[in-house]
Amino acid sequence: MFTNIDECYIEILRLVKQAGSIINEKIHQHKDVLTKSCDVDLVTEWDQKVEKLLINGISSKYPDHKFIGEESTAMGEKIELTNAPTWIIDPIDGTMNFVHGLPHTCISIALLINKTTEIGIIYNPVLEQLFTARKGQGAFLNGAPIHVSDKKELRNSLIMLEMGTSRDPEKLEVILQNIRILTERAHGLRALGSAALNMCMVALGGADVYIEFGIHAWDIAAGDLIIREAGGVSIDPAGGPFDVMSRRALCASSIEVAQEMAKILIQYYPERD
Ligand code: LIP
Repeated sequence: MFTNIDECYIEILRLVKQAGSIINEKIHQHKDVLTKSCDVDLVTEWDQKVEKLLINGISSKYPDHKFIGEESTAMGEKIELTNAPTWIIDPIDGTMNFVHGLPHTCISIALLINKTTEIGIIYNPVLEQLFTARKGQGAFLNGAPIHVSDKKELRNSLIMLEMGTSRDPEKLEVILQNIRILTERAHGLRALGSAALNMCMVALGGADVYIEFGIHAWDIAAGDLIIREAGGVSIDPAGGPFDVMSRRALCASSIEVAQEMAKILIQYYPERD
């Protein structure tokens, strides 16, 4: 089955802009908030509406395309990554920020064909930041090319990390131990509250590493392509190959700094997507 990726790209950009205007309109308004896996794993009606808009829009043009969406999964849909054209969607990444009105929140969407990422788009409509990448064609912020930094050593790297949306004591302990290890060895640690936007900071060279355990495919699929197209690397945090379904990600400006970090991290293995 032939997929016209140029056409998909134009179509998804149109839909993402449309969805972005919902986030922009609602971010500073009152929202009813529900919880999912725990008290800090939030969802609003707007997460669900944005995901619906994207899925309905794509389906009406490409009825045989498949989806892995954060909110459809939360409502019981099975996660299945096959060789079919599959859109992996986080309608609002950084939902906690969206709820509070902190402007680091975005739509993250990737198109995979034969399990290879062809398109990655991360759009923060509040700050008007549109990060885009197509396989083999580079990465861009609002149409201008972006590139990772030249950092090759941990001691002068700025690291993006997150506590995540689980308060499982075992995972918390691992994160806190890693924060201590990295605080002692790196330049600094930062957290934007959105996995996708953290990855974009590495892609544009403002930060040098992003690490997280417990994220899902929809948090990292688009960011992985954007980072690689910006000249960086994505690997498993223990040093092996990156696996979008593993719920583990380590992305960096260079393989040297990624591997240096993989050697010193305490590891955590969540259940796979
Ligand atoms: C969240 C992230 C957050 C990360 C969590 C979670 P949500 O996504 O972006 O930065 O730490 O693991 O995935 O729930 O806001 O879409």
